[in-house]
Amino acid sequence: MSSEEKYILDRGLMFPKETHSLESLKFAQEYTFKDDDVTAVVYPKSGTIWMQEILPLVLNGGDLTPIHSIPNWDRVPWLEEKRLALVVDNLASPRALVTHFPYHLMPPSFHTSKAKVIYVMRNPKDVMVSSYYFHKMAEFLEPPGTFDEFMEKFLEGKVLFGKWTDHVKGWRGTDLGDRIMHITYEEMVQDLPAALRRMSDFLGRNLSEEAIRKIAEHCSFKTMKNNRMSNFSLVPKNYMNSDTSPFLRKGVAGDWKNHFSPEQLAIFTSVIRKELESESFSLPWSLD
Ligand code: PPS
Repeated sequence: MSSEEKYILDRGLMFPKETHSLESLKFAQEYTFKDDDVTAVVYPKSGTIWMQEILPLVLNGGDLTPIHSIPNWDRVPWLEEKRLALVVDNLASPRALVTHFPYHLMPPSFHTSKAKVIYVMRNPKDVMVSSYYFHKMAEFLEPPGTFDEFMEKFLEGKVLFGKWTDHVKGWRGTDLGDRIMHITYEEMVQDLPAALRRMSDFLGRNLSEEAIRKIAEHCSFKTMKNNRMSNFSLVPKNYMNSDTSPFLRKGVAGDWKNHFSPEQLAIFTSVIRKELESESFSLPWSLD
C-alpha cells in the first residue's frame, strides 16, 4: 500500500487512516473540554500508553478496575482518533484523554476551559528508535526503510504528527500557566513514585504513599507488559505484529546507543540543536 493509501493529510500533518479520519479530526475540533478533564500530551512513542495506565489510577486513588477491565484505547482515548466518538459518553468525570496533537491543533474549547495538561517529553533519539520499530510491526504504517532513511524522515518531520522539535516548541511556548505540567519519560523511568507524586500534586490529588507505591507497581513496564488491557495483545497480529517487535518493546532510556553510528549521531544532534538554538528553554539531557 502506498503512503496515500495508509495516511490522510490534514493541516499539513500525516495521520494513519486506520485510526483517524477527517471526521475524527473534526470531532476533535468540536470536542467540548470540561474544566476537570485531564489530558496527557505526548509526541508519538514518548510514553502515551504509559499515561493511559497512570492517569485513571492517579485520578481514582489507585482502584485497578479500569486498567483491568477496559482496553487502554477506550479507557483513556486519543482526542484525535475514531474511537473517541464511540466511547466519549461512557467516560466518567474527571475524564482522562491523551493526544499527540501539536499545540496549535488543540480545539477552541480547550483554550477557554481550565482543563489541565501533562506534557511528557522523551529524548528524541529514543523516540526515533521506538518509532522505527513501531513502523516495522504496525501493518497500518509504512515500513520505515533503513535506519538512515527513517532518520531523514524523522528529522524532516515527514512522520506522524510532524517534527519532534515543532511539537516540543509549541507545547513549551504556551500561555497555559499552571494548567500545564512538564515531565520527561526519563524522569518516569528513573523514579516513577516521584513522578507520580508530582502528577498527584498537580492534579490536586492527595495520594498516600501506599497508593503511590501501588500505582507505581501496576504501571511498571513489567506489569504493563502482562496486562492484556494495555499490551495490545487484544489486537490481531495482522494489524500489530508483536512477533516482529512488541509494542512494549524495551521501556528504557538510552536504547539509542545501540542504534546510532557516530555519523548518524552527529547529523541528528546538529539538526535538533540548530532547530532549538533560539529557544528560551533547554533540554534536560545532553544531545550527544
Ligand atoms: S504510541 O504508539 O505513540 O502511543 O507509543 P507510546 O505509548 O507513546 O510510546 C511507546 C514507548 O513507551 C514505552 N512504555 C514504557 N516504558 C517504560 N515503562 C512503561 N511502563 C512503559 N509503557 C510504555 C514502550 O515500551 C515504548 O518504548 P520503547 O523504547 O519502544 O520500548
